[in-house]
Amino acid sequence: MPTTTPAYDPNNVFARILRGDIPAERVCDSKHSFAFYDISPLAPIHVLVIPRGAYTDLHDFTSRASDEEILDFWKLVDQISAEQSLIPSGFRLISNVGRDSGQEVPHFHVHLLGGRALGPILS
Ligand code: IU
Repeated sequence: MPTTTPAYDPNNVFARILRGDIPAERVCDSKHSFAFYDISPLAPIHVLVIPRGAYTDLHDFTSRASDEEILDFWKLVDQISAEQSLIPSGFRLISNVGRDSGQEVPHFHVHLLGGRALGPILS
């Protein structure tokens, strides 16, 4: 399948967080994934979930990661939504991919947002 995913930049900020070069407020982690609080939260709960592996975006992750990594990642996302008590009230998952999305950090990540009524998705 053709892809426009750019090459992975090993010095992007999330790669540096994974290496421990710069700090992040850890939420939880698993064998293949790591979760931390967004430094500029857009909701009372704003967690970023990232794979430990070097993947630029969702397409790169889905096409190159192992099934074990992919399952590990989505199970951690689901686990956090439960641990942060977001199941009854609801929450939102966002993954920006590429230029039109405004993706700032070129390491695949999912934003998990909750803790208030979030309103229309593009507001
Ligand atoms: P985006 O989907 O790539 O646009 O989101 C990147 C997020 O990374 C954004 O919400 C930033 O606030 C967040 N972030 C961070 O949590 N810690 C950092 O050191 C940096 C960005 I730079």
